[in-house]
Amino acid sequence: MAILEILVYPDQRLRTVAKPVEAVDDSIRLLVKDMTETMYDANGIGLAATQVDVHKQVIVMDLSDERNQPRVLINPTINEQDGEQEHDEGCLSVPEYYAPVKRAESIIITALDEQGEIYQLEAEGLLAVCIQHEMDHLAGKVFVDYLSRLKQDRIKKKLVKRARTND
Ligand code: GNR
Ligand code: NI
Repeated sequence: MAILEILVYPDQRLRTVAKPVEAVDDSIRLLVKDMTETMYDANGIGLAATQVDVHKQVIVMDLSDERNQPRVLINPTINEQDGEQEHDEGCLSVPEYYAPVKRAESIIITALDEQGEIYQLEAEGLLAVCIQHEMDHLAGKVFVDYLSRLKQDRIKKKLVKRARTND
């Protein structure tokens, strides 16, 4: 069991662009296991490796109510996207803030699973939102980047202040 530390915005390490995984080996499977435990411990529906300061293209997700349907996306790419939806988003790296973000309504992605097998997934609704949110993390982006500069500055100030008083 390992619960990993989650980086908090505006930590600059969240801006690192993740590299593709070259081989899905035991070290990647251990990372997936630790990330999944960290996601469950933090009550999140997804977690990108970037958020635990590992800059590899690895994502874990679980949108089930029972928290028993973990999903793994390694080296994900979006092949098709269609439509638009707006959903309130939150982020484990931006604790206690929620704001609406516009995303594609449906996407088709290709990714590797934890055995290194390629698979395709058609997603819509919240699943599509979550995948796009996590793929942004791998590209060094955070959902607050889509908000106004004023809102970004307010969120930054509060989280920096909170980090200082928690030291
Ligand atoms: O737990 C999470 N909930 C969530 C809600 C709406 C849109 C996206 C998300 S992802 C987030 C976990 C997280 O920060 N993943 O990077
Ligand atoms: Ni996030």
